[in-house]
Amino acid sequence: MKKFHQPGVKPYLITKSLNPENQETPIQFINNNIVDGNLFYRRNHFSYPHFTSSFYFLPIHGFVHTPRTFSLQEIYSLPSRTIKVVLECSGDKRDFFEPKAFGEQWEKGAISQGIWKGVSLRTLLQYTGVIDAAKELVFEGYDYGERPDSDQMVNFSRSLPIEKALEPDTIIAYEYNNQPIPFKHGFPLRLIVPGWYAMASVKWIKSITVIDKEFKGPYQTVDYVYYPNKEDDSGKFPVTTINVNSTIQYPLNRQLLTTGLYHIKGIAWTGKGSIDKVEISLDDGHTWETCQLTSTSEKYSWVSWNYQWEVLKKGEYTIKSKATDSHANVQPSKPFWNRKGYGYNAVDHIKVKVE
Ligand SMILES: Nc1nc2c(c(=O)[nH]1)N[C@H]1C(S)=C(S)[C@@H](COP(=O)(O)O)O[C@H]1N2
Ligand SMILES: [Mo]
Repeated sequence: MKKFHQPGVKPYLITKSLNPENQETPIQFINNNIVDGNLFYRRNHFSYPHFTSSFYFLPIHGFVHTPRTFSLQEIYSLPSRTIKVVLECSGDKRDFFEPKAFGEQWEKGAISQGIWKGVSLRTLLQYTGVIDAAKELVFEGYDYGERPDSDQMVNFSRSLPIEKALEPDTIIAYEYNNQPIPFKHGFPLRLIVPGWYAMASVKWIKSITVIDKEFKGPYQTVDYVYYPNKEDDSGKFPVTTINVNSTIQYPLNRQLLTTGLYHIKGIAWTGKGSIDKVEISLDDGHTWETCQLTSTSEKYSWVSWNYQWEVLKKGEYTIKSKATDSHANVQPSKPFWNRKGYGYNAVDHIKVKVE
């Protein structure tokens, strides 16, 4: 007897492009605060790199007193730090900009969170020392390719100002959720910069170079820059800290419901401080109610929230969510439009029909 394939019942990644591989987390179906490695969104500028991890060493050089190359064994043996961190692509929700912005049209799933373990970068820098003139650290990834705006091969490289690099929570990670980091997410070593959009968290680190000026690589000075004007580059500034934001997970947009009782639920996060409050509107933003936070709000991680909704009247409803953080940043009703579509954080909304 022939057997039919069963319809998929498990959530899966949503493909945006295959090479380079860009896929979204099915964020509406993530039920806990730790995203499994298999469901972690994937965002790559190039094909996956090739290198042998058995010959893996991490050099730190440039404006240091003692240049040094670390083996993985040395890095594993140093005091470690474990942190729950949201990684959000700065292009998350780009699809919702009006007018459309250039770039991958991410919906709400270019975000994931989990537990990263590694060594503080400052611990490694204690071995090399840093010369007074040092200004930035450049992290080069093993992956490379051509950019659309030039025919030269470039590696994915990004820099951090020295102050950010020295924060104890800026780590060189080697584990995700108690396992070696999955290859697609940066094995064996990945920089994790909590609170910053995820372009800063360089995967497959090849080298760290301390420099005495501002790094000018294209992923620093062309991309990952806010360009507020359509016609020219005036008013530009770099993309860094994650904006306060929230996403409604349940119900789904355009879901058909019957009258009764619902738990509306979602997540909220911010790059600086923690989430203080999430409000919900069931009437397209005319009135707002306070949601219950179902986990305590911690630095760097999202908080889950829910709201008990008793709906007795049939009709169409626009549901909105709005988060406020401990620095009094509130999600705006309109997004901050910028040419490359970074940092979308307008109030989230869905429509449902009760019939
Ligand atoms: N080496 C390297 N690191 C990288 C990237 C990349 O293409 N190459 N992409 C960056 C961007 S833009 C994002 S959003 C995150 C995505 O990480 P993930 O694929 O583990 O979700 O990695 C960042 N680090
Ligand atoms: Mo990104």
